[in-house]
Amino acid sequence: MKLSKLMLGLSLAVGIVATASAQITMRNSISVAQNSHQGEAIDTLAKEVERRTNGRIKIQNFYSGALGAERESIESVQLGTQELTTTSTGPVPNFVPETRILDVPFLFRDKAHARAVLDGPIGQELLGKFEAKGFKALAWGENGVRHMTNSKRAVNGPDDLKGLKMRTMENPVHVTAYKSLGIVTTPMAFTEVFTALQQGTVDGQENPLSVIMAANFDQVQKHLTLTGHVYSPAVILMNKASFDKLSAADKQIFLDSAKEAVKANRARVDRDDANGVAELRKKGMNIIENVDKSKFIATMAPAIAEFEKQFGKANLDRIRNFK
Ligand code: EAX
Repeated sequence: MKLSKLMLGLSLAVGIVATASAQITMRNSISVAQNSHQGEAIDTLAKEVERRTNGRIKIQNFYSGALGAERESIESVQLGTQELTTTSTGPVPNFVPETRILDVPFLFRDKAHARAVLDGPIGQELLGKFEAKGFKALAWGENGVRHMTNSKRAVNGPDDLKGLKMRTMENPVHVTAYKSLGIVTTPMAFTEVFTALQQGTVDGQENPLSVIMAANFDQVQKHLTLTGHVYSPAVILMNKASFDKLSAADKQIFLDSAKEAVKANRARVDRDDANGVAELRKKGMNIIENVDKSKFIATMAPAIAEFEKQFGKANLDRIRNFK
């Protein structure tokens, strides 16, 4: 009797200590609002990790650049002051140059093609390149297919872009590509874009419908053209040491939960793409849905030739022809 009480007491105490010491809280962040395709990704990741570890591991999420813009958040993850961040590929090539190839304009036929490449051997090889730089890249998610907006004029073809001052991501591939269209490029962190558009520091920007809606760019941009000029991936990054510290079972939980996060993220992009034009029109945007993409491709030919030289035509063809 006495002994069993003692044992019960002991096991309770041990249980409490074990629970308390095993409780880990990590941080994840995005630069866009919670109510977005990226919010879906990190909310799903947090929910799945917490559920699958019975609450042992919690992830606290920060939205709208509350912990810093994408570049700073990636740096924090590299240093380990933040465990996780989820980001577009905007500033990523500055850390992992091999990822530049994914941001070549008109590389993917559509989202299905891009998703197949990212989920297949090419995408997995690229995720592996993050390891040497201090990251565990858990999965490719999606930012969406990018379109152009501006406050000056309707864009029907590449000629209308000439001289427009547009904010671009801090991504060298984007800068080269848009310069070849005659755009005056202004690279800038996403967290500064709304104000820059509002104050007229730049005339326009380009982003997927998901981002345009989540950031309320309709309030500061009149014209939207569905140029679909580039597919924009996102990536869920973790500090490598934080990942390596996990048990094998917990590592698997993170990888599996990241897959669920990507599913929710892509489903939201699809919903945004389906509803976006009607919604943004209702909010007053002037939207041109059909443009001759071959004209944009022809105008960008010198930039595309440059990318073929930089990244290797065979490597680009491997992506273009992936089935
Ligand atoms: O990650 O910087 C950008 O335009 C990105 O598309 C946006 O921050 C979403």
